[in-house]
Amino acid sequence: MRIIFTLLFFLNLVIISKVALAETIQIEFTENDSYSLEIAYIDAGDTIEWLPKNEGHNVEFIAGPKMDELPNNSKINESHSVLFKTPGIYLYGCTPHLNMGMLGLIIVGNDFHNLNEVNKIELSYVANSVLNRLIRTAQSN
Ligand SMILES: [Cu+2]
Repeated sequence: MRIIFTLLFFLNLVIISKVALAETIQIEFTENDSYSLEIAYIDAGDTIEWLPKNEGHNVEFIAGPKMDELPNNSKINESHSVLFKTPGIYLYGCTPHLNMGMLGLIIVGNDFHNLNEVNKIELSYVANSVLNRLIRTAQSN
C-alpha cells in the first residue's frame, strides 16, 4: 500500500511539472506590418499569444500539420491565443498584409514533417520569398 502511495506521489510530481513547464510566448503586431517574432520555436502544449500593439492586423492560419483542423483565425485588432498540441510547422499571416509578406512560422516540437505541404502553399511573389527565407532560417537553427 505504501508503495502505491509513493508511486502516486511521484506520478503527481511528473504531471505537475509538465503543466508548470508549458509556456506562453507573446508575439506583437508591429508598426512595420510584421510580427515581432517571425519564427517561434515551441513545444507541444505551449501557447502563443498575439498582442495588437499596432492597428490593422490579425492572425490567419494558412497551413499546419493537420490541414483540416487549423487553429482559428483572429479578428483584426484583437489579441488572440492558441494552444498548440500537434507537432509540425504552422504558417500564418495577417489577412490584409499577407500578400506584402506579413507572415510567421511556428515550429512545434522541432518537427518539420509537413514542410512539403507548407512549401506547396500558393502565395504572392513577396510572401513566397519571405516564406522561403523563414524556412531557410528555421532549418539552419
Ligand atoms: Cu497586418
